[in-house]
Amino acid sequence: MKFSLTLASLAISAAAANQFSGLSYNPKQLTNGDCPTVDTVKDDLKVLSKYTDQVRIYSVHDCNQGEPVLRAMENTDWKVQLGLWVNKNDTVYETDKNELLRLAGVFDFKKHVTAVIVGNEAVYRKEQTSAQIADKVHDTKAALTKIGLGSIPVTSSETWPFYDKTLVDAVDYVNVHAFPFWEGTDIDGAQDKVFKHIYDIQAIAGKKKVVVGETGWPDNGGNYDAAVPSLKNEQRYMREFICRANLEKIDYIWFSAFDEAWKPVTNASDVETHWGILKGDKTPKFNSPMYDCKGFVPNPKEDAEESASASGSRHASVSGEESDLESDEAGYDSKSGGHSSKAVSKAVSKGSSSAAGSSSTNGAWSLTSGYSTAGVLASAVALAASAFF
Ligand SMILES: *[C@@H]1O[C@H](CO)[C@@H](O)[C@H](O)[C@H]1NC(C)=O
Ligand SMILES: CC(=O)N[C@H]1CO[C@H](CO)[C@@H](O)[C@@H]1O
Repeated sequence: MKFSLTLASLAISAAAANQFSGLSYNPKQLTNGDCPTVDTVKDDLKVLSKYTDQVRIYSVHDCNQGEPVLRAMENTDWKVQLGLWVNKNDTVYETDKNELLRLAGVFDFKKHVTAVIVGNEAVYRKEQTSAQIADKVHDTKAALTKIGLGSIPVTSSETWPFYDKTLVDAVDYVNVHAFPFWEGTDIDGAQDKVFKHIYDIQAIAGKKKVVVGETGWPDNGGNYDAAVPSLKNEQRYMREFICRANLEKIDYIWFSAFDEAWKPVTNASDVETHWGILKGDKTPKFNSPMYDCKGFVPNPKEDAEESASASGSRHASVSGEESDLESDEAGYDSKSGGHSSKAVSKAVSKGSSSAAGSSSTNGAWSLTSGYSTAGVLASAVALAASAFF
């Protein structure tokens, strides 16, 4: 009796811990954005362990965050996907890679590291070509192989219009970002939209595994065309995406773990701090379980196939905040780039570039580059559209 009770409660906690196949995690301290310590990461992981056993971070060198994250995971079953930040300045990549290799000598990568992700939307931000990212993926893979860690998958993250054949061929698995929210999709069409992108990438990927590296929906902030942020919509998107992903055995990283209220608010990104499943004080936004697949019936696959043409729009899907690497050090510009991504997307989707310059918080992203990126994005989307449809 006692035995079966224990088994039952184990089963419940295991199921709860598997609510999310992984969560996007920014280890910086939620109260002020300060660099993490082992203790602050441990506190975060304690809260997150109710929902998942895997997180994704975006750099190991920024804030030296790789070390406290791996230290906090020692003697646990936590898994982590380690990002290497990539921008225009290849020294930034080299620095992150060298820190990765240093950490590999200190921590048990085979136990804890489920992937190394070289670059996060760097092609989308026009900081690298897909061929340049492909080279870096090979370079990192070779460096890991040389130290006996060739079994760790190496990939790169891009939004769906930018995951071209060059990149697909270079990675161990495809790690694609898709945000129906940033396509201005009504919540009613969000499920078909995201799976449409997944199926298209699967078609290009052939036998290679496709993982959704980021998806999510904000609970607060401004509407984005027909996409409305709300608690109800966040939960609905969560249920529809995750329950269907589970049925189709698609792994994913949910964006994101926590609302990060310390982030600068800019007009182009007023949903920025609202993507978490947990609030900034680490309390849950939703009752447990956060979603329930009981009774869930996915839309027919054909509806996804039809969704792109039905909407008549093929805007790039742009991720939410991916990282907070500071622009004043090492030429990192993901903070403004992250904001501007959305501004650019907005500019494209609204046929105006006026939003592009408004979000720069530090001058790293100029109005001019905002404009030119919008143009590139528009043509890249057209290219991707011709490749995909
Ligand atoms: C590239 O990054 C390195 C290291 O962070 C920095 O020292 C250097 O000044 C950067 N170069 C450029 C051109 O920004
Ligand atoms: C933070 C901020 O500047 N918000 C402004 C964004 O723009 C709208 C109008 O488009 C204003 O109402 C907000 O105050």
